[in-house]
Order: sequence, then C-alpha cells, then structure tokens
Amino acid sequence: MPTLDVPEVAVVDSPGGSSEALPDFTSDTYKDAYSRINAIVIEGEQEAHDNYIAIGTLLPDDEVELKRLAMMEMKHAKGFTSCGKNLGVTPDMVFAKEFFAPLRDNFQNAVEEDKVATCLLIQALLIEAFAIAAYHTYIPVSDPFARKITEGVVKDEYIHLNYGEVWLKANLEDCREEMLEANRENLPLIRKMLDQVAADAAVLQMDKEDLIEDFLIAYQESLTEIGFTTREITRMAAAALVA
Ligand code: PL3
Ligand code: FE2
Ligand code: FE2
Repeated sequence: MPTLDVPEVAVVDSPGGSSEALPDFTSDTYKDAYSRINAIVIEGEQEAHDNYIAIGTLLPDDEVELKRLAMMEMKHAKGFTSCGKNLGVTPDMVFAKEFFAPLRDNFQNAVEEDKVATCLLIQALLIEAFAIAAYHTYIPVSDPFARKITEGVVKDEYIHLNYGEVWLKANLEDCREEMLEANRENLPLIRKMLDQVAADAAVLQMDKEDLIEDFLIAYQESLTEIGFTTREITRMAAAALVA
C-alpha cells in the first residue's frame, strides 16, 4: 500500500493564538474510524428526516412546519455525505443502520401507538441533544471543509430541539408520565450508543467526557425549559446509570 508523505499531525494556529494539533485526516486509521462516524451521522440525519415527516402525520396542524424541519435534515445528510467524499471515505451504512436500530424501533412503535410525546422525546430531545453534543465536540478537531458544514448544521439542530420543547411544554400535564417512561426506555440506549462510538470518536480526537457533558447539558436544559423540577430531572438522568 502506498504511504503518503505527510506529518502525523498538522499544527495550525487556533483563533486564540495558541497552537493545537489536529488529526491526520489522510491516515488509514482516521479514514477507517471516519467511515463509521460519517455513516452514523448521515443515517441519523436521514432518519431524523423520516421521523419529522412521521410526527407530521400525528400532528396535522404542524405538518407544514415539520416538513420544513425534515427538509433541513435532508440538507444535513447531504452536507455530511460531501464531508466523507471530500476525505475519500466510503461511509459504512450497514453499520450505521444497525447502530440506530433499537432507537428506531422504539420511535416507530410510538408512531403506531400515537404517542406524540414519546416521538418528540426520542427525536427532538434525545437525538437532537446527541447531535448537538457530537457536532460541538467535532468542530474544533475537524478538517476545514467539514467544519464549515458542521457549524451550519449545529445551528439548525437548536431549532429542532426548540420545536420539541415548545410542544412538550404546552402539553406537559397530559404527557408527564409518558415522558418519564420514554426517558426510562430510551436514555439508556443513548448511553449505549455513546459507548459504541467512543473508540472511533477518540481516533477523531473527540473526547468521550466532553460528548457526555455536552449531551447532558443540552438535555437537562430542555427538560428545565419544558417544566420539570430539578428533582425530576435528576431522577431522569439516573436512568442512564442503572440500565
Ligand atoms: C438530527 O438532526 C441528527 C441526528 C444525528 C445523530 C448524530 C450522532 C452522532 C454520534 C457520533 C459523533 C461524531 C460526530 C462527528 C460528525 C461528523
Ligand atoms: Fe440534523
Ligand atoms: Fe435535527
């Protein structure tokens, strides 16, 4: 196999003036890890598209707005596809589909049972908070092409999180129990997914602790905004530890 004559790390000047080492985006190790992470992100964005369309069938009054959110997800999927192409990486979509299967099954069951609050907790809170944490952690260690795309995407994800917050806040008294149950069933899945990506994310120089911290901040802020008490939120977060 031909070896490229490139340094292990590229030293660039960060905006703060200090120097930090970026990964070697051309190494086989980087590209191998990226083939899975990139696929996860593309699959996640495509499923997010399908999920907002499905939620639109349950909330006909919001159908137009939900279609708009779904279109944004399609654009995100295309953006991340170009990030992989730019690095000469083929995304491992079979791996990514399997990665999302348990969460996807729970979402699809909730659609069939007309459980809007569960659908929104899974897609608009958990998945969006996961995406926000992942993209925040990725931006400082990404290649310049992917950085520009990811910065644009992360702004949109806050709009999606906010959509879920607004609906769940307005309907909290009717769906409090359903949300507690949905949290209990799905937060442990997010925890497992984080564990599953940690090794590949580390190759991309993304820190697992940062990922978890950013995820918990986004999720807890949403639950506070929706109207849960600190005590309830602590109990909800504990679900990730016991399962
Ligand atoms: C919803 O808008 C998007 C759902 C995407 C889910 C993303 C999960 C990402 C986990 C892996 C972290 C790597 C981030 C790197 C970005 C190329
Ligand atoms: Fe997205
Ligand atoms: Fe989103």
